[in-house]
Amino acid sequence: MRGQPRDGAPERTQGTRRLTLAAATSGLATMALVVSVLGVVAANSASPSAAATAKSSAQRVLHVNLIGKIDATSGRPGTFTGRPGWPALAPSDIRVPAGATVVLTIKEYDDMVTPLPTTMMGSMFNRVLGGVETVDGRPVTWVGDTRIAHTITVPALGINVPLPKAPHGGVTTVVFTFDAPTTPGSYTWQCETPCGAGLTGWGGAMATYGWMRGRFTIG
Ligand SMILES: [Cu+2]
Repeated sequence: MRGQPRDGAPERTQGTRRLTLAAATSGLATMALVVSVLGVVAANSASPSAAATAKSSAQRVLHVNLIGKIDATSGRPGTFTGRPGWPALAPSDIRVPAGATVVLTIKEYDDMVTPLPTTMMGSMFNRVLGGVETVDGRPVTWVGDTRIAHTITVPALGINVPLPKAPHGGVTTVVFTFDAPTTPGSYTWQCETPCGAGLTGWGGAMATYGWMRGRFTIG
């Protein structure tokens, strides 16, 4: 049994699909993680001395709050898609300043496990890449297949954020901190767990922009 049914949603069949980070940009299915950008805070690090001022590359810190969920029946009202059984991350489009330190806080309400396709080496999408992650305040470097629900993966930036499922009726809080590139650009993010519809799990939300797939804009 590879997954547990979400509340009110039919159980999905998990398919197998071999993935690499480089290949992740293709064949995306858009699943639903609902994300809302709630706060944008620019913080400045003061330079304590004149000498330090010379290198006042005043690092900006951007806080972005996202919400992951599956339909309109639970979680914070007003932020979800309302498509039963479709997971989403909202907002799906995220913009951060070039060179900023970005703190993503994801409130994940989805209580279903979606294991990654099995490979001889395991899957790199279980691994935290491109930044540091905490789950409910505890540092993690890996989220295994007994817990993983979704990922936020930006192949072009080498970023992978595995998201554990929520406890039934509850929420899991993931904080991922990374340094945005100094060069502006626009990149696709997508979930890499087969959490959508159909035999492969790559249909439905996984195949639709705005659910399990969106845009990361730098600059
Ligand atoms: Cu997903």
